[in-house]
Amino acid sequence: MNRRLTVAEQLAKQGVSRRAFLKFCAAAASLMALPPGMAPAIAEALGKRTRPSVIWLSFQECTGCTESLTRSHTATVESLIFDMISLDYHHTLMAASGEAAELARKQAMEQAGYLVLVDGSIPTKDGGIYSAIAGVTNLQMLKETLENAAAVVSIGTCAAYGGIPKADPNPTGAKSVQALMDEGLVPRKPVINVPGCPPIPTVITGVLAHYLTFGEIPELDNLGRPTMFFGDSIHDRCYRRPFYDQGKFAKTFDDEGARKGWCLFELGCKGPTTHNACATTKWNNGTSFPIESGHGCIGCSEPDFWDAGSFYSALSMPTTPLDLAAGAAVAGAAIGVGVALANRSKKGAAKSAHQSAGLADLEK
Ligand code: FSX
Repeated sequence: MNRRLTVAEQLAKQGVSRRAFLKFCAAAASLMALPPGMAPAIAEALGKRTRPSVIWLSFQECTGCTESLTRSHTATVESLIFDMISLDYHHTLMAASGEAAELARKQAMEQAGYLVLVDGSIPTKDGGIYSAIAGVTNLQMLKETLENAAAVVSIGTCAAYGGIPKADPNPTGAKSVQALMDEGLVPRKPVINVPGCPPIPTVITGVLAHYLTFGEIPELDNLGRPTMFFGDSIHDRCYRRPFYDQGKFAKTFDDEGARKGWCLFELGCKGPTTHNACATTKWNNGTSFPIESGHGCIGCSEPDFWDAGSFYSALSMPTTPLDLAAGAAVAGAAIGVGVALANRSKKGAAKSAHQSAGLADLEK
């Protein structure tokens, strides 16, 4: 068998210069909320690591997660990081079909330390017959593919928490990857949840960069999400937050307050109870995010967001600084705010580091 190339060798083979590689390592450091001075250490680590084999399984989903990752138009961190792994199976993107495609999955499973990326939830009702690939149910395919995997990354809210397919009445008995492991239906492996419907591409690649560089999963919160991206709420980092603190709220989507960019809390924004990096990393190469486009956050990276009430009903929590101070003293009344305030006072972590959205364009 041919020796597998290290990440540095692979990039050099593709014409990526040393300078561009170091620039990439600085960007990767930023993605992981590490100081730029870590770039040489990251370059050294990646220079030694071979590209892991990756099997991407898509189950019950809308393909938004794959769309999210592939809608890049320039040489980006996202595209470079996919040069750092060997994406051996992805039935939406791969050229092979039929038996050749399934053979690619089986061959990838022979590589030591392969990673499994899953998007979509897994139907379990009636033996899991509601979704199958090549005649194999999603449940059976996941069970088989996880057997010798090093770890699994659940990409998107469907894989992480069940998402929209699991929403009431959940006709297919959809479950998340973690739930299946907890019930002993598939082999237990380390799981990293990267929720979002869809998830932010920079966050997906940041998680992969961390795994590739350090060979281990990053620190996770109690919902299995990497704290470097999900440690703060949207509310913590929202540029409209000063208006919230001043009690200035848009009452309709086209009133004077909306035109002045006031807080969208009263229009149903779920930013205070939602954890993700949208407000800092943003979308479309750092162009914008839903709140910047005038719509409240719908909370898509939290479990059961679809069943959590109307996207346009305000959360029941204090809305002015005075109320906020009083409410914080009432146990349970200020759900989300306590977390938000605690997070605002946290030092370090993924704060300004994630504001470097301009790092996306890297020259070869
Ligand atoms: Fe779910 Fe992803 Fe939402 Fe769609 O694969 S997280 S429905 S964006 O596509 O799984």
